[in-house]
Amino acid sequence: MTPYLLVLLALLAPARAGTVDAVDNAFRPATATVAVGDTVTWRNIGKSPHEVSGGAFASGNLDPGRSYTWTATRAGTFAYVCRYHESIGMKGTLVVRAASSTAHPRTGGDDVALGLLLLGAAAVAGAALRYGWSAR
Ligand SMILES: [Cu+2]
Repeated sequence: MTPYLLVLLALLAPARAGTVDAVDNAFRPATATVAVGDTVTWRNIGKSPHEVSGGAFASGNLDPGRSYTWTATRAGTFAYVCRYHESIGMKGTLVVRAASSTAHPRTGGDDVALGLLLLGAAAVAGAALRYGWSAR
């Protein structure tokens, strides 16, 4: 694989995604930020059933281990609650920014790390091509 192909792969990073964890009894992070086009997944990692309600969200019941996925189609600030635990403060906010080709806030760093790893691999491969292989 050429370094250029690795760089291209890094630039064409696949589907962007954010994750919100539902624990007993809160959403983490309580405020998440994604961009239009991103997919957001709420995972119930607690021991109680939870759900995501309000505005554009309607997960239905989420037993422990289940998740709810939603794709951001427009920018805005969207508040939601878990109706089961709203009275004890289980609520969250999803901020959806307009799609941007530059800075891209996200809820997790996983694909940033992958991109950096690919860029690092490309740099190493480029150096190997330039200095290592030609010295033989
Ligand atoms: Cu709940």
